[in-house]
Amino acid sequence: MTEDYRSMWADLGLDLDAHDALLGVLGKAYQDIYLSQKSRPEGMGYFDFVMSEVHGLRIKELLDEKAAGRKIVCSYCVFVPEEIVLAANATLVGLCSGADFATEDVEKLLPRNTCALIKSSFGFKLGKVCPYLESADMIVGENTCDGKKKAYETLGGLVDNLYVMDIPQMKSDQGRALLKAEYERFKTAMEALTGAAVTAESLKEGIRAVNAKRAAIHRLSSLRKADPSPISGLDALLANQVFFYDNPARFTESVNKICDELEKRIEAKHGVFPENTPRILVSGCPQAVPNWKLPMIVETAGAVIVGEESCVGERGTRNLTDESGETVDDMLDSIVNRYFKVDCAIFTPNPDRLAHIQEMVADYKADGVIHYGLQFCQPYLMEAIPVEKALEEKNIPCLRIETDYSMEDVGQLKTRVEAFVEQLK
Ligand code: BJ8
Repeated sequence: MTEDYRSMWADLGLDLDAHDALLGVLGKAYQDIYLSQKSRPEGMGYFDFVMSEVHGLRIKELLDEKAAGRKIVCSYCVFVPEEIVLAANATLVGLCSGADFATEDVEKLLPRNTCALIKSSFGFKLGKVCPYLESADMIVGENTCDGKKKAYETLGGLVDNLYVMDIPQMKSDQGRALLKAEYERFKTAMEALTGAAVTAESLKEGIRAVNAKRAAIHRLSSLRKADPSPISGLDALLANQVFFYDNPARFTESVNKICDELEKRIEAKHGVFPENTPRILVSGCPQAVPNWKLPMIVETAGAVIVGEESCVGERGTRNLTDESGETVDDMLDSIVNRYFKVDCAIFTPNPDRLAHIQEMVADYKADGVIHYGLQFCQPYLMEAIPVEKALEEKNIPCLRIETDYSMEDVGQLKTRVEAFVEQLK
């Protein structure tokens, strides 16, 4: 960190000792997992810097925005439309929820058999270690899986600025109408929060900014089709994670810059791993910062991850919003059309996800799929079984993994992943 931010953290009400401990663990994990990689693209220096300042400079920027009258909105799901947040002159941050914290306190409020992601979101609040949460003018929850839906009822008692968005469960006309109504309600709530009206002009600008960052990360993803892969799965995942909290314009520029470098690497056949390294697609639950366990295991087991069918990955970023609408209502329809394509496992039935996994296997020339499920995540664990069956029928090897954020199962996972990689070879 380039500056001493302790007084800023204290003003936000963080528990400084607990926060020091968290940053200590994160810093060490980053050093061991990220900085020890070989042959990283130079452009990753930007992401290393962002990570080193994730609770420092970025928070200061957000607090400066607040001082200038802008509002900060935090969310837990890719269904919260950043386009509308930007159009109302606010900034959206996707909260991470990728590490265990204050588990004992969390389990006083949530059943022990709740997924690690939900527990983590509570742990960061109860442990007072998340400067993003404490900077938020509005925290948006969404009725997606049952765990989150019910957990927000409890979270509402811990924070005074929770807004809950309803989300359809079926891709029907009624489901679409519900999403449109909810996005209209959200637009009104955002206007009330910021005092700024969402106009056709501001919404178009919001759509363009978000499309630009999605297009950039998509460009990066596409470059992973090359063999040898010009970037590791760990580094590509990091870029997908930073997507959620960096300044959109700066992020877009930095990702495009690294893409220019990766294109040169591809031309020169310069990869992070040798040609013909087994290529793996990871599919399933989101892997939020600093959940790097699975990619670390895969990429130290002699394989390379070439894509993520995940909300921190292509499920969350692949579709752009039509920019051609001229009225706010036209553009809201385009936004609904775009988000309605997100094939989260909370939808029933959810055939698009399986189709997308197969499409990604073909596009990224993956040799096999690792289905990543967090323990107690019913939507993804339930889908894992038919997904595995369907892939195996097409002779696509699939390894189903069920894990959490602890390091206890690393040895066992390593053994299973190594055996899978051997099978792919
Ligand atoms: S659109 S995937 S970001 S809901 S892992 S909390 S599903 S029990 S995160 Fe998600 Fe939005 Fe869907 Fe994407 Fe529940 Fe499962 Fe936990 Fe999960």
